[in-house]
Order: sequence, then structure tokens, then C-alpha cells
Amino acid sequence: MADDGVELLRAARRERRAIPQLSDSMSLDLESAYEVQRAQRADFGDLIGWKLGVTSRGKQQQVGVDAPIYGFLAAEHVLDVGEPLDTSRHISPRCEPEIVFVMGQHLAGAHVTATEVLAATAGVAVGIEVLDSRYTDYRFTMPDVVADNASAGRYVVGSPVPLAGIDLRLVGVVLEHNGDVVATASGAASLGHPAAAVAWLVRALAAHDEGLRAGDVILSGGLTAAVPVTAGDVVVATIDRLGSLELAVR
Ligand code: 0L1
Ligand code: MG
Repeated sequence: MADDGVELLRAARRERRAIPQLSDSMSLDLESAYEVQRAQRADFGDLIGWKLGVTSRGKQQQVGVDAPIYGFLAAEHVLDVGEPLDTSRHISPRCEPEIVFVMGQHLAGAHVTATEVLAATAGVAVGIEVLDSRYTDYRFTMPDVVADNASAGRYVVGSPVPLAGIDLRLVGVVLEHNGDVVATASGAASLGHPAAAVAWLVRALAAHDEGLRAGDVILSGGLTAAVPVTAGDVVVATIDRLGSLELAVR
């Protein structure tokens, strides 16, 4: 059954066409959903890093879960700085601001802490994640979205800055859409501390004998609600101390 899920999601991605959530037609729990996600990694080549999702307590309560989820990132997810987002490559893109970690050292283990994450981090940067769901009308359960690689679409990252002296809980975040401020937050929106979210990821990966490598890019979790975008839009994410990033949508 999980194989069917892999094929359905693979076809949806290839044909850029939304499908009904997998759980409508097959039994799917979080464990089998991560298997469906892992099976799709082979389509993407070398991994560049990872993304966290559902990291805010508000979002977790909304969807009735008490833990985040993760997905993988590969070359096909990358948008260069200044490169417009081509909506024809996506189904229903939405943008959210992220604090992005660039790892300086390998980090793995079932008991890794946020302190260890900070010690292993080379730098942090402002990012914009473009979420895209392969499910009709963004209707899914948590296992469905895990199987769909946590709605990974594209992402763009600014220049990393050193962590020294930055309290990532306190940095202010502003999301602008077509010149209007549509959402604000602080870094603590992601699991109380973005490094705690990354530590959760490392511990979750340890269950599959995986970890973070030096150079890996980690999207530590959306800090505001995501804004839907269409051609002609411009999104700007600004994070205090980390900088500002603009994404044009075509
Ligand atoms: O990055 C994320 O927060 C993924 C969340 C998955 C649910 C959604 O697509 O909103
Ligand atoms: Mg995100």
C-alpha cells in the first residue's frame, strides 16, 4: 500500500496536479508516512539538508499534534537569491519566513540538545520557504503531509551570519506581501527556540541512523502563517540581525 502512495505522490509532482490525500484511500500512520517520504528521496539525488514543519505550538494545537514533522531538501528545491519563483512549476505555492541554519560540523544522536546544535552551527540566515502541497485544496492529515515531504516546494536563503551574540528566540520577524506587512513573529515561534527545533530533527533522524552533515542547510520551521502567492506578487522576509530577502513571483 505504501508503494501506491509513493507512486501517487510521484505522479502528482511530475504532472503538477493535486491529488486527494492518501489517507482517503489507504491506511497511513506517521511511521508508514515517513517510509513513503524516504522512498521518494531517490527521485531527488543528493540531499542538501532538511526542513522542519509544524513547529509552532499554535499550529500544533490547531492540527492536534504535539511534535513537529520533517522533510528533506535537495537541489531541485533551491531558488537562488534574486531568482523569481515560477508558479507554473507548482500547484499551490505559499511563502513563509524561516531562520535557516548552516551546519559547520556533523551532528547526530538520539540525545542531542539545542546547545549542541548551536555549537555545531556555522551560521544562520534569513530564508523564505515556498510550501507546495500535492494535495487538493491543502487538505491533509499529518501522516499525509509527512508522506508529501512536509509540503516542501522551494526555498531561498540569504547570506549566513555568525551566531555570536544573537539570541534567536528574540529576533523579530516581518513578512511582507506586495508591500503590506501581513505577519510578524519572533524566533521563539519555532518550538520556543529554533535550535530546539533543529535538535528535535537530529533526534528524530537518529532513529534511522542519520544525522546532519557539515554544510547541511536546515529550515528550522515557519515563523508565521504562510501567505499564498500568485504571479506578479513580491514577498519580503526580514529577520532582525539576519537581514532581508525578497522573492518575486512570476
Ligand atoms: O514547513 C512547514 O511548516 C510544513 C507544514 C506542512 C503543512 C503545510 O503545508 O502547511
Ligand atoms: Mg517551513
